[in-house]
Amino acid sequence: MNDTPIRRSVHAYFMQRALELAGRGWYTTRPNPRVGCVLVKDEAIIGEGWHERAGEPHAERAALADLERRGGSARGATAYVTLEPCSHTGRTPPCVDALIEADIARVVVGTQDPNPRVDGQGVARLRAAGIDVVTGVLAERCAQINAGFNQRMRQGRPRVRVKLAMSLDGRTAAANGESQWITGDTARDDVHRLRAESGAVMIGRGTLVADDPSLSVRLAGEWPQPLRVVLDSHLEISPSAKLLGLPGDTLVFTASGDRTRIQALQAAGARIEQVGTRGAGLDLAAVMALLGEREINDVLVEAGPTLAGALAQAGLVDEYMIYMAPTLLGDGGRSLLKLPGVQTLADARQLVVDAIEPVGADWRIRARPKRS
Ligand code: AOF
Ligand code: ZN
Repeated sequence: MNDTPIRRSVHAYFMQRALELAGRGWYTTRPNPRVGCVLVKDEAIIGEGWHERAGEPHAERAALADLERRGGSARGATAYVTLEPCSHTGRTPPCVDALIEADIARVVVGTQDPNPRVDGQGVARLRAAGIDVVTGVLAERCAQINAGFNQRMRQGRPRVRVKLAMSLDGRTAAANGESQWITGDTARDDVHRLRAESGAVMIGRGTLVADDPSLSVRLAGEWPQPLRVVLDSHLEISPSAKLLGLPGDTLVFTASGDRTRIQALQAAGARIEQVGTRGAGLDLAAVMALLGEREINDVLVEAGPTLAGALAQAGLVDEYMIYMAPTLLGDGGRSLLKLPGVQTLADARQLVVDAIEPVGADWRIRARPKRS
């Protein structure tokens, strides 16, 4: 019965609703995953919930609380959850216990929780308690909403997205070096939303010196602010940099042990993290691993061509977000990424383009490296 086409489409229908609910926590759940849950009896929704923020109830307990408010009973109901229910005690008790206690008859799961403390054990415990479990419904979409969390759980480092802006002829600055916001206001707002959904925004010393950016989310209403991360091998940035004076944390990665500079930056509000070097700059893999330890799921890199190129060469870019403005900057402008030129086309770096979407008068190209 579970696998008949009609059953599958009923499951997909309610999982789609659970995905919508998960989306309500889009900007707030980190470092936790986004999760939605729908309770269904006789093909009608009797309770809904989503995870809002770490430390607060998980989606399943939120849905059970909603059901209780409505005065219903979960006995014999089906729970649709975008992520495998947790089996461990973290900041909150295990969701599998809540589902078992509520006498749920069936649980339909979107995707497995890659957290090593769960990782299949949630499903196993539900089955051991006699609950019918169906897995893999809208699995790809349920996994996609937590791409950063999944990456951190599996590889110990965040998902790295590199944001770049260029003219139609692939330039990122005019000949005089001017480079801030080649693209329009709609693209700017889109980048601010990317900042808001990322645990950290990263730049190199060059961008800090050139633009003195604040890296904050400046959109109407209340938005979560990301951790600001600056890579500065020799600790050359100024304690008067604008972002050091803003609310929230700025983390500066450096290979320098210069006490005077360290103390001056700390006094200006920076946190300093020492890391080794590799090739011409900081050990970027070590930087990402340290951000993973700090439970950062997603890093948005807003760097110039040097750092963006170094990340690409280190194999640390998971996705490019390239904003393309309908302008031509011509010769003399900087190119998009600083990479060694290839001798033959056979050596070109291949990307897979996942989407090209209009953003105001500009275009956003979402692409990722083609892994062989
Ligand atoms: C679920 N439903 O809604 C969420 C889950 O510290 P805690 O107690 O919040 O646990 C966090 C972990 O629980 C997180 O890393 C992930 O494995 C899982 N999150 N699980 O069944 C939810 N948010
Ligand atoms: Zn849970």
